Amino acid sequence: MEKKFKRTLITTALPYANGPVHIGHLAGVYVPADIYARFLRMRGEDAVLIGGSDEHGVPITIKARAEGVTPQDIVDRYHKIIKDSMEGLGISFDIYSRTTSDIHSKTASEFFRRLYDNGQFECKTSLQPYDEQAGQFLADRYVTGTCPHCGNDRAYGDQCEACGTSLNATDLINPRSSLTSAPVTMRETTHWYLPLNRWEENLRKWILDGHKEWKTNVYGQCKSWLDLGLQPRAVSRDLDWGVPVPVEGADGKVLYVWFDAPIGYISNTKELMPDSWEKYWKDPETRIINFIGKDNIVFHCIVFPAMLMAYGDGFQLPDNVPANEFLNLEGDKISTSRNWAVWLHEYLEDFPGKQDVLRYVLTANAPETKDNDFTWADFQARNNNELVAILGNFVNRAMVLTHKYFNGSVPERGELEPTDTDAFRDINTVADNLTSALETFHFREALKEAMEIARIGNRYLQETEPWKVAKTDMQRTATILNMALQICANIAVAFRPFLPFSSQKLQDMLGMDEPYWVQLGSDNIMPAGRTLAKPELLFEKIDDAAIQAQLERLDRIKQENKIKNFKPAPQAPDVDFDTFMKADLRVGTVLECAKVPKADKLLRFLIDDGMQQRTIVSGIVKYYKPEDLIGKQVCFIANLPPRKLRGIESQGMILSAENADGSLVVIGPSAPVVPGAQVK
Ligand code: B3M
Ligand code: ZN
Repeated sequence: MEKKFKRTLITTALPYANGPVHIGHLAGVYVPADIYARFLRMRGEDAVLIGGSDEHGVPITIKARAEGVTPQDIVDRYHKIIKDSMEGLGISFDIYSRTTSDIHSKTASEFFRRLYDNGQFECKTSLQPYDEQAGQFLADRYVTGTCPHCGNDRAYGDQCEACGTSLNATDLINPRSSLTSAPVTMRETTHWYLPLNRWEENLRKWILDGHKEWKTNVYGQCKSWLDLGLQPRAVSRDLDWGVPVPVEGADGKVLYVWFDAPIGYISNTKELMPDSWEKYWKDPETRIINFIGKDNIVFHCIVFPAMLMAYGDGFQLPDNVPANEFLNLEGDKISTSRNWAVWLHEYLEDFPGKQDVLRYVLTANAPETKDNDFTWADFQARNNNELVAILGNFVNRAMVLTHKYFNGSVPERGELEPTDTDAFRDINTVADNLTSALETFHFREALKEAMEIARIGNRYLQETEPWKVAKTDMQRTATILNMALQICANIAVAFRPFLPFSSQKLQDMLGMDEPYWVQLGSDNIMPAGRTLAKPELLFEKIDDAAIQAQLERLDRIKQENKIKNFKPAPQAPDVDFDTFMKADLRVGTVLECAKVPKADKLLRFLIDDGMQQRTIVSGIVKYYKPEDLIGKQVCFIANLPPRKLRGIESQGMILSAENADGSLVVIGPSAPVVPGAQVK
């Protein structure tokens, strides 16, 4: 039987404050968590949405070092960007705090100390990577090397991003320090380990027997971790950024970021509700839901629960962890370091007032069961063909017709006909499906159901044709428009968790109070006689130019990355001087330049070489407009034997350099010279 809960604590993965948030974070965690929180609140439930920045960990210190600023500068910068942009998108956090807060250090420190005092750790001395030059231990990402599983030569000491395997620095082949590039040496150091193996049986029972209802991706990952057998995990690091290990003699050691970050959920709840936070964590009638991405599953389903079990004192384990898969961008993995992302703060600037469009697209495309792709073409299509053409269009028609025939006041309805009752019977079926999809974290499905209400609305107007009926029967017209407005009100209710901005706009047009979920399915939300506001469009078309601008930005980033990662070709074997001198290199002036008919890649040049006009055929058309080259001076090899290309005799070869992105740049003198000048 369903357990009855009094309240729900919803947590969202704490994003690292070493960069802004992007659409991948949003689709995976924040948008679904916000939809869920808004849904519960609309049902009148006690639900709190907890968020915050994860401000510790090695990536932050690496970024600070690269920029020559302090880690505190980095987290201050990104915490603000993240917090502001999430607010901009309408993520309705009850609190969005940070793990550098005092209350968090105290909470995390106390948590560690209690486990320490109760003998819940093993203390072990082991050899760990060390950088002799920098004089420090190399925690996690400070070591890079070759992944033993997939051969990626940029794997980190804690994880290989190419194949997703989590690693120990000692697993890497050819490990190097990312501080100095020096090969790492090994030194002895002491750390505290949480013996996960002690909790294995409890975890097996709790998850494998007790939570068969979890998403298959989550359950499956947990099962494979548990089947492999759990090992003790180090929960401290030699590092100068983090919560200090609260134990005598542990100078220079901090809590491992994955130890302190989940405790951030607790500290943020404490900060929000200093007097009642314990209820939300320790009362068995509280339900805890963790929204995360798939790379965080082991920490939320194995490590943190083991920490909570070890702590005891009534802490409850999560009831569900609806982790999502990943969202890709235009076919490529989203990556902060490669800048391959759509950043939320930039989106909000580029598309002002279109928060709901992004929320809609990310939900419609949410990577709930498998990785999914975000493309700008799909973004445009969903806006234009769904939000504008289906949802916006229906609402607008109902509003405009009411203004036209009834002066903008909700008309009194008469006897209902089967078309009317059928429409509402359908809406009620949809409402039931929508509710149960939301209850079970199927947000894509839920959004589809919500959209179905607008489709029903459009069909209803299509079938009843009030604009025709109005010519003969105003009473029937009144009934139809009354019903259409009830459907509009249902849309305002149904979409409120998904599209809060547009839903609010619609409520304002309809003169509705804050809606409740129980109203969904009712054909009596709008009382006759109420005056409607002026109709306004809920959505507008997004034109090709806006999409083109985004695609061009991504193209630029791709080129920049190619240039950043460019590795020059290995040098060719030596050529003897005399052989080289035999090549007759000269400068000529381009007199004519045109595409070779029926050969996409070839250009035909006519060159003034000082003595005659010579024809050279060259394969660089992809990169130049022929007319741009006329008048330019180019270097060419004059003494190659002539050869025929597409029936044209080519008397030489034009020199060009191949850029990192594969484009060719013609080589010429840096100042004008006489045509025929030799290159020496
Ligand atoms: N900061 C990792 C991440 O952003 C980590 C999550 C912490 S949740 C307690 O993917
Ligand atoms: Zn790998």
